Order: sequence, then structure tokens, then C-alpha cells
Amino acid sequence: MTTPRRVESLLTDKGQVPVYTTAVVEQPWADYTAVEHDTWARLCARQGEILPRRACRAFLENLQALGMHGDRIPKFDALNVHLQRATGWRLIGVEGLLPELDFFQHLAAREFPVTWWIRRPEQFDYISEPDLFHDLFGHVPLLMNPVFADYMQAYGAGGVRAATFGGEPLTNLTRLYWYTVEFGLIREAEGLRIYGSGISSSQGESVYCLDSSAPNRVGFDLARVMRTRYRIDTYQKTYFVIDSFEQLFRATVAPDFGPIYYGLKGAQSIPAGALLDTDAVIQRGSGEGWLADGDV
Ligand code: HBI
Ligand code: FE
Repeated sequence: MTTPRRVESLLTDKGQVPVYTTAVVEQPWADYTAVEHDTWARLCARQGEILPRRACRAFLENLQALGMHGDRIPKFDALNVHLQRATGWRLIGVEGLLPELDFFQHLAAREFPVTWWIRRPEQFDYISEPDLFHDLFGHVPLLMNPVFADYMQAYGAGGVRAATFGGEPLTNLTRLYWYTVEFGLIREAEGLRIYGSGISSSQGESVYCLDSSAPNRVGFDLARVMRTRYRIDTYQKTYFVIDSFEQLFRATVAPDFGPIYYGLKGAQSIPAGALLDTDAVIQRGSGEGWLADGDV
């Protein structure tokens, strides 16, 4: 264990440059200030207001079960008691973004890296990299769901294998993670619901992804998603909709990805806002407010 340092990405003249560290650290719980506990409490309360009837059932139920509505930052050890019992996952403290292979290896071992530090008050509405609120509030409730938990592990194992194939498969996998774990929607009996953590930890996008007529909403298709570019600096232009976590798990665990990568090799990437003739379109977005550049 090393002493926790707050490691943020750097804003340079080349834009936001990530700083990767690999250390696993002990959550310095006693060092959180009153302001930091207050930031956690206010973010939880605000999302707690808008997520009923927006987030999927599994997310809302487990948010309750984990007690993520208190006025203090939770202790990883206390959450781990619940997680271990439910799905065998375990939270580990990290300084921030990890290099991809390290991240995949943790997921494959059913360990979820959680950034130990929380955003500053002036970052209340937006922070461009994962902090403790995003990682805990956004990701951990679904790690309590057995099928989703298995999907995350299968994704990590796929990533470890892809890392040996080099650049293009890694890009494909990053897009899959982005459009499912971070920004996925799911169809439930009552309508479309949020399961992606990038959405559920953002007030603005929680409303936008369901209520706005601007974005596309399209049925999930693994190979299609793997070709789709995305945006890290605005709300998504396209959301992909799954019917169940089983669908996600089956699509990810059944193939070893080898043939899929082979089929995708050299395939043109798809702009974030484009629709294809083959898409199962649920909602054709109006495109209002979209920026022309900035896909990655
Ligand atoms: N590291 N701690 C952390 N959290 C992430 O979500 C994360 C990461 N490293 C890489 C990464 N995500 C992305 O490249 C995913 O596409 C895998
Ligand atoms: Fe995340």
C-alpha cells in the first residue's frame, strides 16, 4: 500500500491529458473533510430525487440495499460486506484512471477500482474524469446484480485477451464499455430506463437521455456498438438500448471476440450520431445542439 495522492488528469494545451497510476490504496476515510462529506450527501440527494422512474429497477433496489443515501461518504469495507455476499465483487481504492490492462485485470478478478477522492465543490455539476461519486454511486449498485456482475467480469477477461491483439480490438472494447456500462439504457415494462453509470451519476444526462428528442436511441448490437465512435465532452448523440442484462452477458461471454475482431478489422468506424439502415431504431434523434466535431 502507498499513501493516497489525489491524481487528476492535467489540462494542457493538448486538452485533457490523463495521468495513469497503478497503485492500490487504502481509502483514507478519516481524512475526508466536512466539505467532502457534504458534497457526497448533496450529490446523492439530488440524484435520489430524479432517478426514481428513470433508473432501472436493479439500480434503484440496490442503491437502497447499499444505503447510498447517507450524509457521509461510505466506507469501502462496509460496502464490500454487501458486495461479497451478493456477487463476490470487491471494491479496491485507486488514485484515478488506470492503464487499460490493469483495469481489465482487476475486473477479470471481480475487483472494481474506485477513485478514493471526491470532486471539489466547484466541480459539483461536471467533472471530466471518474471521482468517488461516479465510481461508487454510478457503478456499485449494479455490481450487486448477479448477471451484470458476471458481464463485468467477462468484459474484463475479454479485455485481458484483447490487450494481446493490440490497438484495434482495444478500441472496439472501449466503445463497448462506453455504450453499455457507462451510457447504456435498458427497456423495462414501464419504458426505457437508465443503467449506465455515466448517466446515473449525472443530473443533466439523467434527464436528457430519456426526455430529449435530440439523441438517437437504438437497439443494442455488439458489432455495431464496437464500431461506433463516442464523445467524452458532451451528452451522447446515440444511446444503445438492451432488453436485459442476460442479453449483454450472452453477447459478451459466448464469443471469444476473436472472430468479431477479425470481422471488424479495417471496418470503417461509425460517427457518434449516424444511423444505419440495419439499425433497430427506437428514436431517430433530431440532432438539435449536436457539435460537428469531437467524436473519439
Ligand atoms: N480506470 N479506474 C479506472 N476506471 C475506469 O473506468 C477506467 C480505467 N481505465 C481505463 C478505462 N476505464 C477505459 O479505457 C475503459 O474503456 C476500459
Ligand atoms: Fe465509470
